[in-house]
Amino acid sequence: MTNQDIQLDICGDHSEIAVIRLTRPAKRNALNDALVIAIRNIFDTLPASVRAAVITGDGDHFCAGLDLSELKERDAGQGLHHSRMWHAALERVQYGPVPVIAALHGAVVGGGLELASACHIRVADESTFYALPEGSRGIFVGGGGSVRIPKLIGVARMTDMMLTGRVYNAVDGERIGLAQYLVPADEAFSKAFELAQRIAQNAPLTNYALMHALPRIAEQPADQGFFTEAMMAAIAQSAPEAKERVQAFLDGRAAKVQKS
Ligand code: 1HE
Repeated sequence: MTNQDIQLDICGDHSEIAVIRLTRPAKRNALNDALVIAIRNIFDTLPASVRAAVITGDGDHFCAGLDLSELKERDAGQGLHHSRMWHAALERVQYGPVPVIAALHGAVVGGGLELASACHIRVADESTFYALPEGSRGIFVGGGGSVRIPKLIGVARMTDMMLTGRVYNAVDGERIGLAQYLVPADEAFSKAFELAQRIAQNAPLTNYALMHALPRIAEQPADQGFFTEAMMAAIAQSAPEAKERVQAFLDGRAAKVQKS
């Protein structure tokens, strides 16, 4: 099913990078129901060649969050299912087939921040600002924000953002952990793409472990975490690709770690 508000391009010499672009700039890439479902469908059906994805937005803003024009009278049950629809879509972003890098600029607000926080890496340019205006709209986060955002910045900062309408600029956003990278204006996409190319060269099993095992281990009590880590480490190192990569280093054929 096509949706003119989102575009998928498969790039790279080996079709290894998926670029997902929100193309609704007139509405600041606000996410209506169809767009949320389209995001889920894209991650459900990425070509097998894809090893990493970049998500970006057309126009001056990454994403203005939930399309407020669709916020009609819902009873409790309908509201529950609407939120669960967002959860299902963003779950496919976080726990989908490949690491996802969000290239951020302009407004990253409400559901836009929930989408960004489901990604594995956030690259923000200087124009980026972050807010959770749900508080002032009389609603609550419903796209997984209360689970994911405190993991990035802590409960206290998220509470402040929602209670007071506090807006973080790009510099402070990177400082508190909303983004891992801060780049000059208009450079978020190129940096995100460069990172995607780097990630695409990793052993797929290592990327899988980072996406699927690491966040679960981090939630486990230490004793269970150590055990899960050992299982994942054993599986990863038994892969032929791991053995080949280690041998390449021992033979002097692989890059050393360089001081930054
Ligand atoms: C929208 C939306 C939207 C813009 N839903 N239509 N999100 C918010 O509360 C953020 C609301 N948006 C804004 O604060 C501003 O639009 C921005 C700071 C993002 C951008 O400002 P600006 O001056 O560039 O654009 P604008 O003039 O405000 O908006 C341009 C058009 O986009 C305008 O429509 P038009 O027909 O009058 O041209 C706006 O109505 C429209 N627009 N944002 C619908 N969000 C899973 S639960 C998640 C809960 C939430 O995300 S709540 C937070 C919602």
